[in-house]
Amino acid sequence: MNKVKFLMFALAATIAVSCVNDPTSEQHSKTDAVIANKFVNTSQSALPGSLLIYVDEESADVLGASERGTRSGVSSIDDVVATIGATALDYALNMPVVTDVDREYGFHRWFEVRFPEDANIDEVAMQFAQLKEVQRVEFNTLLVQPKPQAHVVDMDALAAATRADAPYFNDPMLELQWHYKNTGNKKIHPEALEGADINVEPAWDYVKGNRDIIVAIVDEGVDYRHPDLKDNMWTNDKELNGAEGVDDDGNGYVDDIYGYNFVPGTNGKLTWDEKSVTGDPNDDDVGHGTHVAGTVAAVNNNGIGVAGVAGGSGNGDGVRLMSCQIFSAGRNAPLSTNADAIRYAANHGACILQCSWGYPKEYNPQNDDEYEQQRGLQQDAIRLFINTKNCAALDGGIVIFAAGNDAMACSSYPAAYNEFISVTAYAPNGLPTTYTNYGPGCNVAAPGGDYYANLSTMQWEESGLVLSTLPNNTYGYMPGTSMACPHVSGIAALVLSHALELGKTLSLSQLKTILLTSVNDIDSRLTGTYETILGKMNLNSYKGKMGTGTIDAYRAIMALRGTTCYAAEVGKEVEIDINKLVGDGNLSMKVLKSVEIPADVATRLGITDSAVFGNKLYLTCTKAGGGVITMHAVAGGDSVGGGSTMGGMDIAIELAIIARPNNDREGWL
Ligand SMILES: [Ca+2]
Ligand SMILES: [Ca+2]
Ligand SMILES: [Ca+2]
Repeated sequence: MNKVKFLMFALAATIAVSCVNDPTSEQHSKTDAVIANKFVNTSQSALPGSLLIYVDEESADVLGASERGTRSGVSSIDDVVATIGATALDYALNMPVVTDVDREYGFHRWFEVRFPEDANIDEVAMQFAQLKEVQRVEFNTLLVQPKPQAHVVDMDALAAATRADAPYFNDPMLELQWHYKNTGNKKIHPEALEGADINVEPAWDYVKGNRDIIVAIVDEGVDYRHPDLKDNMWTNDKELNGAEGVDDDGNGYVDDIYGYNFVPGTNGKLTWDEKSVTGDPNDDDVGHGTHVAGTVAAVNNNGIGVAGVAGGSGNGDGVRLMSCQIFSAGRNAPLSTNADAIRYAANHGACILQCSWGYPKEYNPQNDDEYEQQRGLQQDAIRLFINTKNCAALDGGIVIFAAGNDAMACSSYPAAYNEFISVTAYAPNGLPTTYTNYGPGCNVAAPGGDYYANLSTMQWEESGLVLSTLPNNTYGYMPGTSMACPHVSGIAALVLSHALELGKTLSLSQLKTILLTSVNDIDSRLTGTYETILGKMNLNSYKGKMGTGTIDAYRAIMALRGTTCYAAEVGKEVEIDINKLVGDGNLSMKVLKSVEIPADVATRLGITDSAVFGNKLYLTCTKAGGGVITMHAVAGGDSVGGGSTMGGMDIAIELAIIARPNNDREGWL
């Protein structure tokens, strides 16, 4: 399919990247500690001709009441503005009206100054930092988009890779989406490991989505016309039913029907397939946002294309996708417009912030203290998102980031920060991908996919990557922690959808706990070395560093429901002692009467054999998957009481079986 041009992406595996910044980046003079402390960050990777300043309350009032433009009404600031030849001075965020909430978060104190791009930005920053009215100075750092290229897939070429059993929904490409259900099909990947997936199909038995859950896709624009996405797009109905070119709801954004394009220099309209403004084809849009959106909630069971994790059942019941565009045609959003996008998501109903982007390496903080000390505008916007309750099932908003694709032994920031979930990536063989970041800051692993080299054709094969929607009614494969991340966002969306149905409200801490403890083991596979065409990966160095494990949608739903899970090894008879499994192992029950295994669960898990004896259950699963069985037991006595019998009570205990193959790596070394 595709040739060696993807090498650059995969090569990251062979480059050892340090997690410690170059000390030369601490460039500001320490002679004046007060001034130095005002700097939020450094000018590396900063947007030229732009600076963010955070002023004291008094100056904020004067500036807020002034015409702004190029005059602030604060004489010391105006002196600097005149000296540097500033071309614009305004709120850093798009705030036609400053609300009480904006004041609470200090947004009314952040201003952006624009000046000629050839000015020395460090000198300009120093001039502002010397003013007593200016409390913080932030360079408007350009964020980084991990950017794999994608190809439109040729369905005919993939027909041979289809799986034997019937897929859950009628979406024709679902059987190629190994990341949802990995059957170990070697045509998809020569080392595909059955069960190395997010185990979402049994979760769909309980929940498939909910219209009230809105996921903000902070990324490239989402192609909202895509036939496999359009029914799950969030809409701003005043704009949908309003006039073109008019800000119908007065929120400061014209025609923001499905979200908004926050990238400076654009007209605000969402885009997804633009040629790069830099002229470099490597900077063209790749459909990254459309791909990420499809993983969260492509429309399920509509007879076309792919399925999404929380895409519903084909009856208009998927979660909804809001497009907050921060990358466009080679232009990256700086911190200020990125903050604007996050504030928009908080103010328009989103409860999950899906972020497959990060800071450039040279700007990456070294620890959480350093991140917090930055106290930048974007942090305030994320804090607003976290504290905003937009969904009845969650006390706040959850923030999910990709860990980064630099094969670095720590997560990138902001992902690494302890309040955000950082997602690492594994391949169809259940091993870390060659590119994934791992180590401190990484919280959980999800499928990101990896290329494999087909030595007979000398080509890189794509079928082991993540398959999702691409712009203009197409579909394709992409690799990356960017692709792993939306699996976690999708599972979070499923959990919240189900919580709504059950009438439960989770705290943020409870949701994070469910997501990070509903996992399967990866560490037992991480021994020795793994040969890739790019060189050897030392798997030992990933052990215990991919997060808590590989996320499992079914376990997450069971955790929400309070159903005990039991991990069974495929192909091996398991002995389950009910007294040791349920009730913290403190139960005293003598008799397990019977076990009820629904026919579909028996089929799915390939349960051919089961028996009860005393307080023990014996069964054998021959296939990977999940399903709930019910055990009937006698509580008190040896038999159920009634009639002439004095005895116990008949109770039913639900148990979720998660069947996974032995983690032994089957001689791959
Ligand atoms: Ca509007
Ligand atoms: Ca309009
Ligand atoms: Ca579909």
